[in-house]
Amino acid sequence: MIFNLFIIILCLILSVKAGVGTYADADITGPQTLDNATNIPTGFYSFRNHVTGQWLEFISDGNQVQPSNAQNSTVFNGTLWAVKFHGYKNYSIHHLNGDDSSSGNDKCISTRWDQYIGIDDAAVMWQCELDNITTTPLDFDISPSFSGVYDPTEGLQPLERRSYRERRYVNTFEPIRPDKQQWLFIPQDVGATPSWKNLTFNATTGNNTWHGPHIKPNASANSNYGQNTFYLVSAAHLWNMYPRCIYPLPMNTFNFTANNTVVTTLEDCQIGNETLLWDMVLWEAENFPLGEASSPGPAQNPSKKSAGSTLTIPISTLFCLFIFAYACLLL
Ligand SMILES: *[C@@H]1O[C@H](CO)[C@@H](O)[C@H](O)[C@H]1NC(C)=O
Ligand SMILES: *[C@@H]1O[C@H](CO)[C@@H](O)[C@H](O)[C@H]1NC(C)=O
Ligand SMILES: *[C@@H]1O[C@H](CO)[C@@H](O)[C@H](O)[C@H]1NC(C)=O
Ligand SMILES: *[C@@H]1O[C@H](CO)[C@@H](O)[C@H](O)[C@H]1NC(C)=O
Ligand SMILES: *[C@@H]1O[C@H](CO)[C@@H](O)[C@H](O)[C@H]1NC(C)=O
Ligand SMILES: *[C@@H]1O[C@H](CO)[C@@H](O)[C@H](O)[C@H]1NC(C)=O
Ligand SMILES: *[C@@H]1O[C@H](CO)[C@@H](O)[C@H](O)[C@H]1NC(C)=O
Ligand SMILES: *[C@@H]1O[C@H](CO)[C@@H](O)[C@H](O)[C@H]1NC(C)=O
Ligand SMILES: *[C@@H]1O[C@H](CO)[C@@H](O)[C@H](O)[C@H]1NC(C)=O
Ligand SMILES: *[C@@H]1O[C@H](CO)[C@@H](O)[C@H](O)[C@H]1NC(C)=O
Ligand SMILES: *[C@@H]1O[C@H](CO)[C@@H](O)[C@H](O)[C@H]1NC(C)=O
Ligand SMILES: CC(=O)N[C@H]1CO[C@H](CO)[C@@H](O)[C@@H]1O
Repeated sequence: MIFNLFIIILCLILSVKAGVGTYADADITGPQTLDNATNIPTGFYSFRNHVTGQWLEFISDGNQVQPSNAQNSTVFNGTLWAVKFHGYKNYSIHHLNGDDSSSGNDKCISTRWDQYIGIDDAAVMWQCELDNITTTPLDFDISPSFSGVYDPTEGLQPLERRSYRERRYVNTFEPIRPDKQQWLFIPQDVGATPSWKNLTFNATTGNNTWHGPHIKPNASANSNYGQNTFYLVSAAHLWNMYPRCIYPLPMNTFNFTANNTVVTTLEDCQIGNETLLWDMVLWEAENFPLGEASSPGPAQNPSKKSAGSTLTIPISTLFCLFIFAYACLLL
């Protein structure tokens, strides 16, 4: 009997430990993250890492998102992203795929769940399930002399599938929780209200208000609505895990992304760590139709299905059940 009790307690401890990424103080960091985040205008932005100078780049081939080579890259179609609003301080970040980035399917930067380590491990491209009816092609060419893509990762290539017998995620596009496609922007100076040239955003209407003429985007003339610096925080798992931020490190090792395309790492958000900061230039402000809001609620199960993940029972739980059954037999 006492042995059984011991096993039960052991099992409870192991089961709690099995939810690796859950964070006991998420009820503090969750609301803090929302408090710290701010509203920004909607429109077309580029994202450049504040420290490394790498640009967040979309590569249509394989639908990859990665920090580009700092040295040579610049703002062009592949580094321009449509940022759309979903209520409160929540936004989605879109790019159309296809060769000229002006047509094709709407892809959104999404949060990937790694079931092995039990955390959100990367920012990946996934079909947009928010505002996915209205696609918003670029209506300007900011880098007319440039075509193609930059070699983004200095040698890091998508890993090819070695054999079709290998277990790989099958790209079936199952719906994912909307908060995995939503992002929050915490300004470098937490609490400050970032300002943009002759432009404000009204979170009640979800629209921009121009206080002057519309600015024509021009990279060589540095003509834009201004630049502000933010932490890019995933809105996923804010209520039970430590907040995760986009970190400028490409990654191509994961078993459940089709053909292991290159993705961008997420790290624990740390206010003050400048490598987690991104300089965002607003090249064109635009009012987009207001998108769906997510209502994931405070309690989320971290082992829920997500882009590229499957549901598994932690091994420790199976082990416990087994030991428990065995102990019962002994009595
Ligand atoms: C929110 O901002 C405050 C003030 O800078 C900081 O101390 C705190 O760590 C931040 N919390 C989160 C979760 O971002
Ligand atoms: C970057 O530019 C330099 C100088 O123009 C060139 O030598 C180098 O090959 C370029 N690197 C890449 C990755 O394009
Ligand atoms: C970039 O996008 C613009 C606007 O859609 C398009 O006119 C142009 O051809 C694109 N450039 C490249 C190199 O794909
Ligand atoms: C839009 O998202 C919904 C909900 O996930 C999905 O069922 C639908 O297929 C998506 N539509 C497009 C055009 O991607
Ligand atoms: C935002 O829009 C609402 C509705 O039109 C309006 O009542 C409010 O004054 C606006 N807020 C600002 C800051 O302009
Ligand atoms: C926001 O702007 C769009 C286009 O400019 C307009 O159609 C829409 O009615 C506006 N929404 C609100 C709530 O003002
Ligand atoms: C962008 O600015 C440059 C330099 O001021 C100018 O030569 C060029 O014509 C401008 N391009 C467009 C499309 O207006
Ligand atoms: C990928 O799978 C192999 C075994 O098939 C495993 O050893 C490795 O740790 C996995 N890698 C990741 C990143 O999950
Ligand atoms: C993965 O690679 C195979 C073989 O190269 C290719 O046929 C398939 O289209 C690729 N899948 C994706 C989603 O890129
Ligand atoms: C910033 O964050 C990265 C990723 O977590 C970490 O490797 C690095 O040491 C941090 N830098 C500082 C100064 O804390
Ligand atoms: C914004 O994201 C947070 C965190 O996921 C979520 O709790 C909240 O409901 C979202 N708000 C809206 C309006 O989507
Ligand atoms: C109409 C208007 O508000 N224009 C302003 C745009 O921004 C410049 C520079 O900040 C101001 O000088 C203008 O007055």
